[in-house]
Amino acid sequence: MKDEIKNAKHQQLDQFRVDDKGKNLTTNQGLTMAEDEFSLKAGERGPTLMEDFHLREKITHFDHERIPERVVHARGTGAHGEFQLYESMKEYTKAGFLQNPNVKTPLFVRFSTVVGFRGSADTIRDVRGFAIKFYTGEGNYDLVGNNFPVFFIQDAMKFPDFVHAVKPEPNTEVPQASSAHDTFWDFIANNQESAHIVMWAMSDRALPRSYRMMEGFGVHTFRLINEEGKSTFVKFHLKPLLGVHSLVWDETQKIGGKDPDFNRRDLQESIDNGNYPEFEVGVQLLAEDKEFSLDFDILDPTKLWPEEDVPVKIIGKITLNRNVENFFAEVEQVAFHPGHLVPGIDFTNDPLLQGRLFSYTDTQLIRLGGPNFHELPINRPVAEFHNNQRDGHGRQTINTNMVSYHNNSLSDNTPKTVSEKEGGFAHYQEQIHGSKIRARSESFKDHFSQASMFYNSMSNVEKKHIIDAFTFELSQLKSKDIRQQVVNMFGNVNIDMMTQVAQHVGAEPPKGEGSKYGKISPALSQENTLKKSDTLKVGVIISEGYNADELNTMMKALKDAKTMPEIISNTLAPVKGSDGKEQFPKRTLLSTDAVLFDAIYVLGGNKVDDEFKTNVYKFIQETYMHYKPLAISKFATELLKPEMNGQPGVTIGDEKDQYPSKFIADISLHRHWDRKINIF
Ligand code: HDE
Repeated sequence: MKDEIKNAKHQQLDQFRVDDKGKNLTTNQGLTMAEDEFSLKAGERGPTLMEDFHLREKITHFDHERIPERVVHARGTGAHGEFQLYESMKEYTKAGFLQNPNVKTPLFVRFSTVVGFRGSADTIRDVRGFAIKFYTGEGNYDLVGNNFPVFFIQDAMKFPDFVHAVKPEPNTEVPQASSAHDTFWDFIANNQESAHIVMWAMSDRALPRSYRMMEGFGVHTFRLINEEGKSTFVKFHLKPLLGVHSLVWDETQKIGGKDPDFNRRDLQESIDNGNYPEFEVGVQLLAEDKEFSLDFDILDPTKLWPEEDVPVKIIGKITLNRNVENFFAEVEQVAFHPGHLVPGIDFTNDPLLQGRLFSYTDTQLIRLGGPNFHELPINRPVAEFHNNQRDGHGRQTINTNMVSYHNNSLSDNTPKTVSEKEGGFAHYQEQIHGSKIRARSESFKDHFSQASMFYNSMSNVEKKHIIDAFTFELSQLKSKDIRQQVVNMFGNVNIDMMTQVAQHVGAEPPKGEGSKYGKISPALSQENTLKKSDTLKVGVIISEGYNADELNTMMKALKDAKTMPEIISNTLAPVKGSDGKEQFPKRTLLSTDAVLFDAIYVLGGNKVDDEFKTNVYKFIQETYMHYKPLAISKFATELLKPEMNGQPGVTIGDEKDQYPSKFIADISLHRHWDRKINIF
């Protein structure tokens, strides 16, 4: 790791990092052992002896290596990074880490899927978790968000119901990491507050190309509090500098088999290659007296604030610049909590958020085995912590003072509280009036307007993908009745959309006219996102006798455009080109696949056999079908189906200069949706 990116958290973590290389093998008690292969026996063929403490210790430790996986968000990965502010946010908040643009705040991010078990595939259709732990000078601040700005339910009371419904069905534990089954859709049809997020879940947002290319949202409305005690409502945003990009459904399913670690690997490789993922942090701010100015309730977590109505103010940038060195210690043991606050940030009464404030500590108690999980290296704040809490499983701190109570005189009444004025945390003094009641507010009851806004804001291609996704999911249902209920429910969002789905799944078309809301938010469409070639993966297929001039020109263009080219051939052995020099392929045609690349360039060579041609043709066909850029050298045009020629994003080249630049321009556009597909 480079020295310049060692921050306070890295230094703290370094004290716990151990490299066993070159060391003697010892027991956990530090006893150096003479033998680690054979248990202690009475005679070579005799019974194993009870006194073999080494065997017992080794096996016992192994038996206890697993901890419960997260009940949701079990599958994930993480990285270290930093946050730097662009301009002081003093006007709105007194949070220390939001004051000074010269200060870098260390952080840890964990990305995850929600439904699948810990070993499930990365590329499933699902919401992605986007949880950030900022190690600030005033203690840890956790922003535990998702890549969708809204949630399935409005009240924490329903969370266990929702999760039970979406997890694999309890009788068969099928399907793994998928919402395409009866109990999930039964829940949706009977809990219509989910309509909005289901539109997101059926959209391309649920299939991120990379964790580096997805937005993050704090989801709930929070408060910022300034030095004068003034509160401003806030929604948190994370915007990837690479834009928001998705895979296509067919790709995701194939990648699930070819490389289930696709998103995880992508993050690790990017950081290793110095392509540090970057996200700008944004806030939507709403003055306290504007609480009721929007056409929905800002406490309702199934609603987003359209960016066109409440602009996102970009306030800083997150850079992820260091991979973890031990997955268990760092990713598996990291414990987030939306209630980890710093002065200057506070909650609202969003009933979903309030329930989360209980759940996250509770879940760590069972996962991490006791109340001292804050002492684990990854969870330790950089800020010092002192209080009168003591003991418990796995306690590491050796508190040397006999005083562990308040008030006291033996220790001058310390550790002491600090007034709000001097930096102590005090809860925002919101005025509350009301009767104790179990009910949903009337202002939470419009479930379809924003769901229709989402659909109406999509491009035609995105709309088609949503219809296809509904069709796929509903086709998996055993119950015709649920299928019909879902069709009827989403008819309230858009009649045309659900009429098409109904046709595909053999249901009656929905009745009614759909939502009349009519509002559009262009920021919701990925069509309008940033598009660039940076960090995209390009497969470069060569074989013996390849044209070295052409390869050199193309490789230079690909590298100048900051793509990540990877040489593929039919062998890992060095491949000789027309200039007599050798290339060292990273993959073979059989050990990788077109779905793992963003674009494919086929150069070929002068020695290609039929097997090579067949395998390359599969690459070309898949790349074409997934609307991705293709460049084919004139030496390989026989592999191109004639109908592909001239289609968007397909380049055939012999003129060195224009040919790479056209390919690069095609790569920057990512997908070429206008391509004619029915040619096979
Ligand atoms: Fe979570 N959620 N959640 N959640 N959530 C957990 O905590 C919960 C919700 C989110 O990478 C659990 O440590 C309840 C919304 C992320 O470690 C658990 C409710 C949002 C992660 C839990 C919600 C999230 C979790 C499981 C409704 C987006 C992964 C393991 C009241 C704003 C964090 C754990 C990581 C994890 C409970 C709703 C995001 C069980 C009760 C809304 C990103 O405590």
